[in-house]
Amino acid sequence: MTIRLTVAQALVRFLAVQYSERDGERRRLIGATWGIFGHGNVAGIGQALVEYAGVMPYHQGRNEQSMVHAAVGYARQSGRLATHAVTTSIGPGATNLVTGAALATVNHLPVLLLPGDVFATRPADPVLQQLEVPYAGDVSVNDTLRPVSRYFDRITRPEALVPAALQAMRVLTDPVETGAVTLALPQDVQAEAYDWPEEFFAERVWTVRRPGADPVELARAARAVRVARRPLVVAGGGVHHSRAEAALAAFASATGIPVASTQAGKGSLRYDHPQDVGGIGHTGTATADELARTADLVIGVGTRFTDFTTASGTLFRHPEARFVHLNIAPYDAHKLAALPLVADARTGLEELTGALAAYRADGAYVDEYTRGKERWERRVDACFAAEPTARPTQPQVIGALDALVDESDIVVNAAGSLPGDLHKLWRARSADQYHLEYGYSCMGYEIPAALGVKLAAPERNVWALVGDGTYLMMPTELVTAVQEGIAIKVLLVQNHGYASIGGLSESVGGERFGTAYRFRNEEGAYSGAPLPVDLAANAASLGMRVLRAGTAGELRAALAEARAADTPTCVYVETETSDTVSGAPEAQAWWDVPVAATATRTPAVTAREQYERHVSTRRRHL
Ligand SMILES: Cc1ncc(C[n+]2csc(CCOP(=O)(O)OP(=O)(O)O)c2C)c(N)n1
Ligand SMILES: [Mg+2]
Repeated sequence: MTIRLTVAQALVRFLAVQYSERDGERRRLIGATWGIFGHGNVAGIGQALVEYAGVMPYHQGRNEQSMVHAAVGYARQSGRLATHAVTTSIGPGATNLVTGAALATVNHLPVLLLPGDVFATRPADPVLQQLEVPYAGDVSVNDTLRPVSRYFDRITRPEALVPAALQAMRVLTDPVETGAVTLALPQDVQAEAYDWPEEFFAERVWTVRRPGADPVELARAARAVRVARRPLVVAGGGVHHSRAEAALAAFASATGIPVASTQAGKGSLRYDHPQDVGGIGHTGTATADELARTADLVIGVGTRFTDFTTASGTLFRHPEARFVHLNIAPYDAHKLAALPLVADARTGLEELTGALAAYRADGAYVDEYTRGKERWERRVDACFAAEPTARPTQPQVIGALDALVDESDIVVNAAGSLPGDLHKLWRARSADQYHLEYGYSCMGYEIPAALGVKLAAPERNVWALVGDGTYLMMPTELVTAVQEGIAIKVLLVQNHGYASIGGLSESVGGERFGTAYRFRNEEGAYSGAPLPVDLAANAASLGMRVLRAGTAGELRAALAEARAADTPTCVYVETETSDTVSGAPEAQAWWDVPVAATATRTPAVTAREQYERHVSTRRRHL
């Protein structure tokens, strides 16, 4: 039996019956399709979505990049068992996907991209918005999606959809490979009819596997732990992706080994778990970073060991520091010349806990980090303490939210100075509360991602924490929240520019050049008055309910009101940034941002001297 449908209809119908399964939990793999229509998809995929509106939910987005962010937020909140598809027109609609695709792939989060593409049959060359490449007739702008996709195919004939669609599902549900998957759809092919085998539309279940460890690797890893005197776990995003938080807690409780976490891994243990020592690396806690400096064995679990985590290769200073790395991706498991333990995080942790029966970390070591943890908690309390009638600092803004939320709230953030402050200060009360996209640290992720998170967890309070720079880059999906009644809460922090990059610029001899949103002064520098820009009014103009807070006391009240609201609500607060107030604890470890090797201006010359001192402490772990 065959069924006659267009390529677009066949694809939509196929996507509606794909399922993922892990631990007996079955989820619909493609929960919905986001789309913005142009001539490249309106008659093909657009027609198919209206034809199959009953089986494929549709969300109207405002920007192709932000639609991908929404899909990514949904995928992460769904434990990678479900995601969304994103359909675009050709040309600019398609290339707007590139940033979102890179973000998905960097963070190992599945998303299905369906850009329209130029005519396969080339009846009229070039079609509107086609880029012509004189040396290559088969290149279109969609080829920019190849390096940022984990699977890419261009469906130039109808029947090619069958193998391509199956491969796309394989990659989306593969715990090692997953990321952005792109099926480029020439606009003529989308509308072409074909007789499809009926079985193509049968329900299909894609099992997300949990491979166990190789016995030799497991024995070697267990031996390394047994002989270590100062072992430290570095928990990364893989702990969450594998839903291995309980297995990690059991491992930590059984062994007494402290657990530090990366941005993606934070929340792997609750903040008050005795073995949780907080964030590690450039934005880490004093406790975790001191343990890292003196660790003789670092046990990575599901991390990529980025420069933020390793303090650009300067953090792990013990002369005999060694690494064991439990990771499902061999590529990551071998980093830092680690003893690889290639396995699913949950399975591997269970196996390692078993192999370490009766092992217990040294009592003096446990006392040492327990005291360090208590000291850090007191520093957090001091940062959060606020005078109710004064304008709050950014840590006090975080503290006001911390005082309000419970386990069910989710905070979403990605870029600016908030990620560092949150990594140091936030008290993660549940495994999925801390949603920080720091693999790509993409300004503009927060608002659309919060939409995706809320779609995956409609009962939860979802907070997008947004700096003014980030807000200006991508406030567009607020309109979608309003249109669909998706009651996200936006906490908008106004500090008149890029506080994060301004501070970084100053420390690397850049003199804060181009990082403030201010008028030019007489010399032409942006150090005049702040701009008369009202972002609260802007959010209100997009349909948001907006609560303005001028003081720490007003902020608490506004946050509580927003939390109780069942409509999309924005809390707007201007933070105190003068030099006389204390902000978050300073960085406990370095980050390598190369400084000018020669310059005429003193700040750069001084910064270079410091830079060379830091560089000299870098280690290559072999
Ligand atoms: C899309 C994108 N462009 C540039 C950057 C580099 N960058 C990182 S933080 C930042 C400034 C963020 O400003 P804001 O949101 O106001 O936060 P603040 O630094 O003031 O806390 C910039 C430009 C980025 N991360 N993402
Ligand atoms: Mg700012």
